[in-house]
Amino acid sequence: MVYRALRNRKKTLLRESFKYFETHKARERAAIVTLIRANDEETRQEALEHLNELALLADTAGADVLYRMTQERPTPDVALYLGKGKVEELKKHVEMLELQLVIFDDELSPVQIRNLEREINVKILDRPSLILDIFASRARTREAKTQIELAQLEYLLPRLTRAWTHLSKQHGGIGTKGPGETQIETDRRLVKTRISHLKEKLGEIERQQHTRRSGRNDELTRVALVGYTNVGKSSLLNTLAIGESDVFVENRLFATLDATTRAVEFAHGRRALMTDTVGFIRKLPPKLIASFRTTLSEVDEADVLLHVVDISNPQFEEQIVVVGETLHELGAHLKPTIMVFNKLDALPEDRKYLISELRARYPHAVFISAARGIGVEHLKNEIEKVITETSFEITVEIPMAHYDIASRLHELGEVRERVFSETHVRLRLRVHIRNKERVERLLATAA
Ligand SMILES: Nc1nc2c(ncn2[C@@H]2O[C@H](COP(=O)(O)OP(=O)(O)OP(=O)(O)O)[C@@H](O)[C@H]2O)c(=O)[nH]1
Ligand SMILES: [Mg+2]
Repeated sequence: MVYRALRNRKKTLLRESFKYFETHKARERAAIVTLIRANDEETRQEALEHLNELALLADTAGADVLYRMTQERPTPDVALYLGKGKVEELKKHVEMLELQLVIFDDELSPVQIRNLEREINVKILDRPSLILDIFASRARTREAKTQIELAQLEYLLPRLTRAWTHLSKQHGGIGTKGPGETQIETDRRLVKTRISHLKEKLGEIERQQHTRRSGRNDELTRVALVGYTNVGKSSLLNTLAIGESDVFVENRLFATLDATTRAVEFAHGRRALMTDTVGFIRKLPPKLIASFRTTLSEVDEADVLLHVVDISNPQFEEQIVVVGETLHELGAHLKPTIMVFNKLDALPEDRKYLISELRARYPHAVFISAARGIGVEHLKNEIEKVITETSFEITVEIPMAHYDIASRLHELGEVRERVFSETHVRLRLRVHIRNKERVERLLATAA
């Protein structure tokens, strides 16, 4: 979101192949800042953990964090976020350490950003714009790229003001990949045009996907992996999936932005489709969730969710809440969900008591290590149990004259057994309850 000065910007903005937010290579030197909003140990610890997460985000975005600052204050200053004296102190450190960037662990108002940039004279970023930047540099598919560009422009639009753009000429890098300092009104109009263009494009992608989906076989149960970022969702998919190439795994935030689906096999040859998708994080910009709806529709269409949790992370309880809230926003909070506590191998001895506590709280909880393959069979059994609970088995006899019905049934249920006689074919099927009515209607036509 570095609003890099674009010399020939009108032309550039309008160009269809416009790389609005390109990846940047050089590492930047950064400070990170947060408020501690109450004078107690718990609040302090939590703020520091959030700051650690921000440092990880900054690292992912390409910045080295050389200075951390906290201020104890119940509410942010309206004009400067921090107190005046703290801003002075920050400025001193920025100059001394030759920093190029200050990142705040919160959402800043356009006014705060403008004032801070004036005072400190370096680039100021907030948490949402840092997250948007990471998404932008990691997007690979046309869908992800369109979604992220839309989210960035919508975030940018209210922030396109004449007053704060004085900096964009001087600075580049993280957070400056956008329009610059003059012709704000022209830019606004161009950005709005671009936004509606992107929305149309997304609509188009959605329609194409819908067609693709309605064409795909519907007989298998669909399982979606959801969870906080970096908890091991992709690792788990790699452990469970049969054949095919591995999904990208990395100890950075937002390694995955696109949905990947693989087949998973259970005992007795039963199969399910498992989808890995983008991780969640606290203060995920709402615009980002909205524009990632197409990717996240995989979650919406799943029959079962695996909510993966990194039990070795001291903040895992809060992460469970964040994921729950995000699922709620997506309207997927009532789906059958198995809690999967991952990274069991990294849980310190003195925190092992958590396992029995969590088992009591979440009756179907499973404890695993995706990396070491611990507990994976148990997890498969649990998934199979849920599949059994959400599906039913029927045996039907179809006259050979209606063989077309038999082949359509193949698309609506998993065939467990097929026996031909001279006049009939007998099928034993496992059907997901979502397909119950379609199967009944189909059988009625054969009667
Ligand atoms: N110790 C330990 N590390 C694990 C385990 N599973 C995954 N990891 C590590 O956790 C990091 C993140 O793993 P990913 O599978 O990329 O996590 P993810 O949830 O897909 O992350 P995003 O796609 O970024 O949201 C990697 O460094 C993995 O090697 C585990 O069981 N134990
Ligand atoms: Mg992943």
